[in-house]
Amino acid sequence: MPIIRPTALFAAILCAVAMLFTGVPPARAESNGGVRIMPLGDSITDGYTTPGGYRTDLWQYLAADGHTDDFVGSQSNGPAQLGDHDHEGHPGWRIDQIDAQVTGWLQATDPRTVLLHIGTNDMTQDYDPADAPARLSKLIGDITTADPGADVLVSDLIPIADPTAEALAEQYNAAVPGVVADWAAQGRHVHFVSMHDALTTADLTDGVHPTPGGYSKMAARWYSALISSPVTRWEAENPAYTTVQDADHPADTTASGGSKTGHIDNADSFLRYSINAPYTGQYRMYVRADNGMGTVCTHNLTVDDAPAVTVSYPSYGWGNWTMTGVNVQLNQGANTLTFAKGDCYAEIDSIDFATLGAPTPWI
Ligand SMILES: [Ca+2]
Ligand SMILES: [Ca+2]
Repeated sequence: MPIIRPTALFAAILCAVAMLFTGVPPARAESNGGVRIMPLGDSITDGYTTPGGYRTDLWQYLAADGHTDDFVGSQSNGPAQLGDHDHEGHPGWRIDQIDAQVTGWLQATDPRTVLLHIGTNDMTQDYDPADAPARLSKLIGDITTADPGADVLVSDLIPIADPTAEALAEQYNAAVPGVVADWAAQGRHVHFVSMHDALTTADLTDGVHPTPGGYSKMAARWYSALISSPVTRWEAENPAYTTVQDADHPADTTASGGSKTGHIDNADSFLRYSINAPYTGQYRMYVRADNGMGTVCTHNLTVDDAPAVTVSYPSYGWGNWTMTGVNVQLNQGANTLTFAKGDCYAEIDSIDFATLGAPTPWI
């Protein structure tokens, strides 16, 4: 955050006052047209500790790449930078409880794509965990029977801090790829997504639910599956490959990795990445930035010897991160990317890279 805290504070007060009159949460059943995607699961899909959860950054990735999608479900929550608040995440629910309702939810919304993360409550409740893979198999069968045209992306479980529950989760996780493969072998449109290794217990806020940054890492993993390209994250505060001049790395509980690059406030301020690329060519870069200025702010980005380009960030308030997509040309081996101050002020949490591939039909 730049040194304009009174303005930011005033904006926050205005925003809070505005919410008193406009009311939250937003209206249900928003329709944005486009491909219908159902985020399906428990409180980790709901975003119990961070409303919106992984759906916020997933929406940001989709929007950055120009995809038009319609999140669907009977539930609704999340912040303004989540463009569609609909979801099917039910806090506290186990696999069997989701299974009991899922056919009706699918019939109501007919999703093209289903994102399923479920089973955490089976583990934390010690609810016959040994049989949880069989319950997951039945759930997948019921989903693909009710909606045979949908592609269902099934993840394993993110880490749990409690060692006993985590040991159960790891047994469950070990079975999930086989459950998915069995259904795929029968012609069902089901795909495994590895989620456990996307987070560590440092990315949890209460031992079960991700921090805002942890949810962002989940979003990156879902998006990797949806574009069929690994989305790799480079934190703005990691000294292994970043340096700053007249800027710093404040701690921030809303940021991926718990920190960011802030105070890129002056003409000589910059954040510089020194990174290695696996091949020479174009990459898709997503800049995770926040901007509390109430208007679009920019950085001037220089990649290697190319002329500087302007990267623009919308203003959703400090700590409300957005993804801005930029195509960058990198050389195989070492590259330097420098973000210098542009118009007004913005912070950078991380940058992600993906290859420019053909997206799946799932988005
Ligand atoms: Ca919707
Ligand atoms: Ca960060």
